[in-house]
Amino acid sequence: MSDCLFCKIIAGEIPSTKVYENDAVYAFRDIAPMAPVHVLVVPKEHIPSADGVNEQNSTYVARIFEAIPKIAASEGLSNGYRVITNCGEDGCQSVKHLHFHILGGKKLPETMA
Ligand code: DGP
Repeated sequence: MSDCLFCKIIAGEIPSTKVYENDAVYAFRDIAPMAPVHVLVVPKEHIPSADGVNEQNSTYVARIFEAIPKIAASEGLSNGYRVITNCGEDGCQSVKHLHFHILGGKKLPETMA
């Protein structure tokens, strides 16, 4: 999508710090990290949010979750980490391209909401 920030990052039109890439998935460092390790993992196809996952595009979600352990290992997250996706207004999703936050590198707070 031409006006999507993460589509532009995937296309290389906006710079990012890449940590992983394959034919379906792109992962890069969050611009405002909330933990020592904060990586965003996105599908290369524009899917607006978790609410936009369906039978036609769910392979991207599987491919993302195949990539996550590889990214976690390369980031040294051997003691665990958190994976989050924010969805829609109440979920405080600010970028409308499906993305999963990988957070780690410290003991994270127990509270989720
Ligand atoms: P969310 O609130 O779940 O939609 O998360 C969006 C995240 O995207 C947020 O943690 C900050 C990050 N972000 C926003 N703009 C940029 C950018 O231009 N570059 C990078 N690397 N991250 C960005």
